[in-house]
Amino acid sequence: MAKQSNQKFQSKKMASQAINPDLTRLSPSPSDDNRSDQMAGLVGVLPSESLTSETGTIISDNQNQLKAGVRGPTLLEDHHYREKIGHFDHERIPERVVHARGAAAHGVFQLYKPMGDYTKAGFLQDSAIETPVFVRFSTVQGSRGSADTARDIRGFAVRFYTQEDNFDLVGNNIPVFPIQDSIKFPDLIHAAKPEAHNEIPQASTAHDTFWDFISLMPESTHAIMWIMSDRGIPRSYADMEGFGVHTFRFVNEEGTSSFVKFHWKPVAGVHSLVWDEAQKLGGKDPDFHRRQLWESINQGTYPEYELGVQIVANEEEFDFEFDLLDSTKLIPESLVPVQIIGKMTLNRNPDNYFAETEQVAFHLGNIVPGIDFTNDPLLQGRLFSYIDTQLNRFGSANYNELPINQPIANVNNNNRDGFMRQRIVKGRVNYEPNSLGGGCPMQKMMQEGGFTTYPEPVEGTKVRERSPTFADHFSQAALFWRSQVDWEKDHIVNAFLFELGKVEIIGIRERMVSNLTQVDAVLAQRVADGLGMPLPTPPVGYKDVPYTAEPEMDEKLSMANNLNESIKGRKIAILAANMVDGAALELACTTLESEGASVKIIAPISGDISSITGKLIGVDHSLPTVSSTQFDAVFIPGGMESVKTLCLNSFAVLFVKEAYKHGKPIGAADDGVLLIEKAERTSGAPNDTFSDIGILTVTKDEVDANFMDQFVGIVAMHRFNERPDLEAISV
Ligand code: HDE
Repeated sequence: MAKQSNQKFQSKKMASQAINPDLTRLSPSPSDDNRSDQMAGLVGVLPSESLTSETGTIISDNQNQLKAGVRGPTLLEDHHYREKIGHFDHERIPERVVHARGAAAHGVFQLYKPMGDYTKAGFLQDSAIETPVFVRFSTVQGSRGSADTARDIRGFAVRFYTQEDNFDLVGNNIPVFPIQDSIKFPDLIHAAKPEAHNEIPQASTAHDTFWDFISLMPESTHAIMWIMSDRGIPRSYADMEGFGVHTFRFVNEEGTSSFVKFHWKPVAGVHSLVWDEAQKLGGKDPDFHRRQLWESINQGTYPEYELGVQIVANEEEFDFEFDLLDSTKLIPESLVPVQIIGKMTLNRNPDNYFAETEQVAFHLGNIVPGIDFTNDPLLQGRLFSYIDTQLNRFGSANYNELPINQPIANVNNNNRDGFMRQRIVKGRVNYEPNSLGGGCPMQKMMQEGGFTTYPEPVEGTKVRERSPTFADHFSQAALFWRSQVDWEKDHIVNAFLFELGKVEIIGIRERMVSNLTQVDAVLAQRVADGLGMPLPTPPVGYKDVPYTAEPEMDEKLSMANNLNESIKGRKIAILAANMVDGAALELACTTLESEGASVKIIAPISGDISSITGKLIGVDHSLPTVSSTQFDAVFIPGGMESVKTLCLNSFAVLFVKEAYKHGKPIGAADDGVLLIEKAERTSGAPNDTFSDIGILTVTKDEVDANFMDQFVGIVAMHRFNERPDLEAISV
């Protein structure tokens, strides 16, 4: 049989070859400007293909050290070798003390509506302006080489390169933090990181020291509820919300200030993994989130997030049951709606991981006129830490001269010298006031565009004390719990059972469950039952703690209410083998891809498979190399021979079983149903355990556009975690 070319696969390959990062760029980043300035005059002087030393000598032998004779000792004189190895020996800088593991992307921010009524920040005035951004996502606890899918908070740090300065909105994917005062940060992180004596476990909070600390810090309960929910294991960076966490201030031209909370709402909706899947991905593909970000940008499926603000007038500061300065609290959207003011699109991958993702140095103090800090003690403490940590990471005060950190705003000051200084500032004047430099650079009055600190009156006795308005640690944790749908509550209980189940000291478990009694009686009872222990007594002193059960619910706190109808960016697996029904397969591919999903054909071995009509179809992955955990949905086309082969392949059967257990949509045409039946029979669960929630099957004659639209519909729902008896299925 003549080998026919496969259109689908060919066009895919061509598309990926055609992608040139420089062509996909919408707006140049500051790093590009800088690089091209530096390169001007050099390009063309050397043949670019020549290997050179650091200072430009062309290297003639990069294979052998300089030796005294072919079998003789190496000579100290070998300057090329010493330069090369010496440079290599110094390649690493200290990893970030937290948020070490990260992935980043360039993009643009487009304002929807001018915000001049609230803020004079230049980049929030004119909806015609696009502001370049660089975003770094991260996990908190793990080292640089740890797995992406650990249960953790995700960092969501956004740098806006504005005309007035870089504005760094260094946020997280959950809206609250586990501590109220940043003096507790080293304790929190020490407790969360691997234990001090044996450096175990990596990137996991499921150990004694973490829960020892948390159980003694009731203020962490609200954040812990978020981390134990599926928000702690996002599906991808494109599917998670971002939050500035603290309350900031907006200040307008008239000097009027209001309070503001920043939100990023993913256009793709909010979606998560499930825990079994997250753990397996840690082994199958530890780079899962990083890879997805990279691939989706390369394919042109750009992650998008709308910027939202909750604005509270200055005079409404005390209208809430909680303190706006307390970062363990959020402002329920049912009380203050989020106004959407713009959109960020991530459209370009970094060119160099180290130069950009690793060397980006975020700092809360990178702020622009029109945005200001509040007295949140967590925020205030962070203002010191970020500069300090960058000095340690870079060993120099000049890290803002690195291309990724350079602002597009003019930099003109009397700071000088230091390790690795890049800029050559001319002239002899490096002090102020001066007359020799004509008084330059001169400070500007606030009215002339200088940074405005809101002149908030402050008076007080010097104290080391927590405000009594920060004392309510449980009301919002309870609000979060009440706002979850049933399957979300089940996942939270299971997360507590996993984490506390790994805790060896029983007293720690008791103390934690005791705190949970203040969140919800049913939650505490379910966790106690699951751990096989009696319900502990409530924590001492809890009766004196203020508490409110208002509001009863906030629907935005549930992921089930933050879905998106589109399947753009979803990854769909098509399971097939030789003699597959090629027509059904092709229809599935074209329909799903036209809706923006990425489709992969998975077969027992790589190469090509043949359809019933003899058409050759390129295989994207062989079954042993992938797992259903890397996909959002599965489709099994008919073709009796193909399905028989799959039914005899343990990887294929496991693929469907796992997809079912993880709540994923499954579609099957004609004989493809047999693979679902085989998966069910071997699931170890009683017969008829597989419910048809999220499963769509059809006979051969009915495989048409209408069926495919229905399949797109269930893929859009992402998960069916409400399937009954999922625990009974063994995978
Ligand atoms: Fe950070 N945090 N943090 N943090 N943080 C750092 O700075 C710190 C906090 C956040 O992708 C460090 O450059 C203190 C809240 C992100 O490069 C360090 C406190 C929020 C990133 C630091 C906090 C964050 C960091 C380590 C007070 C969300 C990664 C490396 C309790 C609003 C940025 C670095 C990136 C990184 C200190 C709390 C977010 C040590 C003292 C709250 C996203 O400076």
